[in-house]
Amino acid sequence: VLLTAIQFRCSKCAVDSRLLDEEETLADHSILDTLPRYVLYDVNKPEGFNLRRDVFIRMASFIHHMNKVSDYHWILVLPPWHRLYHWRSSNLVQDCLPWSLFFNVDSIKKTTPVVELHEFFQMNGLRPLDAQVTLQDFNVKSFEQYPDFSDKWEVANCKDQVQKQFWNLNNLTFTKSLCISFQGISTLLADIVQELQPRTIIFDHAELALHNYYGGQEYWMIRKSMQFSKNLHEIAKEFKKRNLKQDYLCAHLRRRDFLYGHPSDVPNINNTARQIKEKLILLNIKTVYVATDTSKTEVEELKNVLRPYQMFKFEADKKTLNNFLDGGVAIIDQIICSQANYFIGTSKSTFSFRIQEEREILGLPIETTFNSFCGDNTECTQPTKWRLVE
Ligand code: GFB
Repeated sequence: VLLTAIQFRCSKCAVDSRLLDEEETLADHSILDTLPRYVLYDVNKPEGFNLRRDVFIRMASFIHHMNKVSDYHWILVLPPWHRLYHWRSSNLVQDCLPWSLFFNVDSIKKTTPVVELHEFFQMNGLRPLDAQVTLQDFNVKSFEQYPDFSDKWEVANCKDQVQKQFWNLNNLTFTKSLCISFQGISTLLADIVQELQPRTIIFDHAELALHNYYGGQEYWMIRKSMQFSKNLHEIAKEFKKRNLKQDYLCAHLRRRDFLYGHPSDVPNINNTARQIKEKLILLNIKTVYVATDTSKTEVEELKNVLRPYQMFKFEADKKTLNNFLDGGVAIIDQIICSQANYFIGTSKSTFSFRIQEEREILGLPIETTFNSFCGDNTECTQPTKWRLVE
């Protein structure tokens, strides 16, 4: 038993734990107590890539907390990237992607104990998870009657359907499944863990757990560790070398679902061009890089109205798209924008927020970073300046 347990702990050995003698191992609690414990999580399906990056920070912060208050070593399992709503290339298979496709996972590991899902399977085998917890809001009716913003949670009847199959994996099963009404910061999840005493637990709707301290020291420490993969940095560098040899302004135009989700924040194309030109004249810059999720037609339209200024956009060749998919292309856009001389983003877009953070990490002047487009015919406010805290 001791030998198998030692093998079981070694992350470098690809031990299929189904080979372990389950009865014998589980009976020996002193050995179990020395093994790491795992938290898995998933996020509301329609949420985009950059909101999910934010949820990771909250869950990482929870793991840091667990490792301070618990007797066990806790590890966060990175949820695979899976068929995001905004990934529009329908001819590509974009399921169950590891974080290493997009991020430098070694960098994340230096700050937070994490493993990819496939590494978790190497350790846990096909054993059921001890608990599945579906987080949900407190009942809105009672919330209105007794406005209460305190941190709280309670086991409740499930409001919606509970997710039966995470990431289309039919071999991920759970010994126990419950719904918990939850209101509060991510470290409050520790109380749930304390109550259930699981060795492995998955939280669904992890986006309901809030930041402990948004924009604080721990936030930035975790955020800084989320570096993009070296491959994607390399592609962005090559593109810049070939096309952006001079100073450039980057504009992030979030359109598609924002046109009806946040109509007052999205200017029409002529108004967008006018705002870009105004800045170009002021800054004496001749080149614009555009990152956008809009159609080819609108991109061409913008290019025309921006003349005589030169406009560039990254178009992935077949090989790059096949290798790094829609998610990788979006990151290349973000890298190029984060290195621009001046940045204008789309108000309320987390895609733009993450670029602003990246620019803070790079130490770029604050006035070149926290700018966003003004919508048509509306009062315009500029983004909050979330400064890096060391
Ligand atoms: O990243 P994200 O959460 O930002 O979702 P928002 C937007 C997604 O759209 C990105 C694509 O992850 C990309 O896949 N996208 C947006 C882009 N802008 C660009 C761009 O400039 N270049 C490329 N290549 N792709 C929120 C979502 O979006 O919008 C929420 O998180 C919800 O789930 C809300 O849908 C309405 O914060 O902009």
